[in-house]
Parts: sequence; C-alpha cells; structure tokens
Amino acid sequence: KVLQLTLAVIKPDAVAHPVMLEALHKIILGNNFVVVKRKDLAWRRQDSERFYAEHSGRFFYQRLVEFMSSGPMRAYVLAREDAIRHWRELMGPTKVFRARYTSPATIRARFGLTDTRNTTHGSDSVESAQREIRFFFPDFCAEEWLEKEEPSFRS
Ligand code: DAT
Ligand code: MG
Repeated sequence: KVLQLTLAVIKPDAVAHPVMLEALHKIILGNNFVVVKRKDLAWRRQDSERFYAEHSGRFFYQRLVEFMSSGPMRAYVLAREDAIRHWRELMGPTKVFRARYTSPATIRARFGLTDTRNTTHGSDSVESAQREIRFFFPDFCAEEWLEKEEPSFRS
C-alpha cells in the first residue's frame, strides 16, 4: 500500500455556503486523509481557462470557466493510501443528477447544484494529480514531502 497525493478542490458553489464548506472539510478529515496543504484562493478567468484547457470546445466549457472564476475556492493537497480513487469515490459521478440517482450518499449527489456547479474537484490520475498540485501549489515539492513523511505512515 503506497501513500498517494491528490488535489481536492471545493468549488465556488460550496465555498459560498459556510455550512457546506464545513461539512466537506469534515468529510475529508473523517476519511483518513492527511491535509498536506490547504489554500483559499480565487481564479481569474484565464486561470480557469488554463486549468480546464482539455475541455475547450465542449458545450459546457464557457459555463465551466465562468463558474470556476466566479468566487473563492478552497484547494487541498490530500494524502492517504489510494488517495486519488478514494476522493473521487467520495465525490461521486461528475453529473449531479446522475449522482443523485446512482449514488445518493456521495458529495456531488448531496451538495451539487447542477452538472457544472458540482461542488468539488478531484484529480483523476497520478499524472493529473501531479499537474494539478503544481498548478495550485507551485512551491510544493511532492517528492520532498513523501521522502520526509512516508516512513512515519508506514510505521
Ligand atoms: P470531473 O470533474 O468529474 O473530473 P470532467 O473532468 O469530465 O469531470 O469535467 C470537469 C468539469 O466540467 C466537471 O466537474 C463539471 C463540468 N462538466 C463536465 N461535464 C459536464 C456536462 N456534461 N455538463 C455540464 N458541465 C460539465
Ligand atoms: Mg476531471
């Protein structure tokens, strides 16, 4: 079992509601994630466009970019065994209305407003986690952190 890092983001729809923000923070702490880094921030439109460049041209791109730069967010670097998969499982399906139908206990089913305003983000692979952690936390060195911390997780 290998310690893994992922990027989790609480999106503007959820940060706007303190009760939701608090509930999401508790979900993170209650699921054996270690909060390695945490930051409140807001994006300019161009940050949003750059982060979601892979979706440019999709019908929802403008609305996604607009939404993600519409207000403050909270970003976390989270660590645990199998962190990427576990966080995505907690989030549930991308589409809120599908999530409500197929997995009503997930974050997006419980808190999401629409398919775009879906409460949280989570990296979907080791490669995207690396890229996204660098995007949000350019000064953070994952290798250094793992080297220092992993032995204590194994003991
Ligand atoms: P995920 O966030 O689950 O990784 P994704 O990477 O496919 O999903 O899409 C990024 C975001 O874009 C997603 O969280 C919300 C928005 N989005 C995706 N598909 C959408 C759709 N069909 N309608 C509206 N918004 C969508
Ligand atoms: Mg994605």
